[in-house]
Amino acid sequence: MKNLQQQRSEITHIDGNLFENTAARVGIIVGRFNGFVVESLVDGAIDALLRHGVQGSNITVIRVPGAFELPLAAQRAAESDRFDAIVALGAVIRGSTPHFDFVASESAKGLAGVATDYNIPVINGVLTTDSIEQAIERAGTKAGNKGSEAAMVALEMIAVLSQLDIEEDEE
Ligand code: INI
Repeated sequence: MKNLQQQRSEITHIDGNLFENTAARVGIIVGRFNGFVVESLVDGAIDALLRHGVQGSNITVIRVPGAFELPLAAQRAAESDRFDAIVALGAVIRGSTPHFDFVASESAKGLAGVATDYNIPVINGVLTTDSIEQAIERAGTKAGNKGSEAAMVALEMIAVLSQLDIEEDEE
């Protein structure tokens, strides 16, 4: 009988590395609403991708009116088979809309549905904040840049899923 340490040594671990991924094809879908914040997220996402070796020619930026429109554009992008991952960026700010909860939750639900329906990572990089100040803090100032975080999550998911594919192919 194998002891616990032996059993532990036989566990398969699959983690996504963040090495250079020059072949990754990434679609960035952007809700233009609150553009002064959102464009900083776009800059952050592009910067993170390029610095991880993603080729500029493999990055496509698609702009739609607002966060509510992100899921449909993500669905079309997923259907097109042109991307290994989709990064959705936007900013829903409570102070500026009476239907904050509706826009924020429809956007999040819709994006999650595209990922599972189309079997592709769809990363939710939509800021949902109570104030413009909080949004600015998360768009490249003191609380980091949610756009670059979302881009890194996309690369990690591409790496994880490609390892699962390899394991399947080997069976
Ligand atoms: N869209 C956003 O991306 N952020 C918001 O804060 C927002 N506000 O405040 O309403 C917003 N509304 C527009 C929405 O996403 C759609 O574009 C619109 O309802 C048309 O379908």
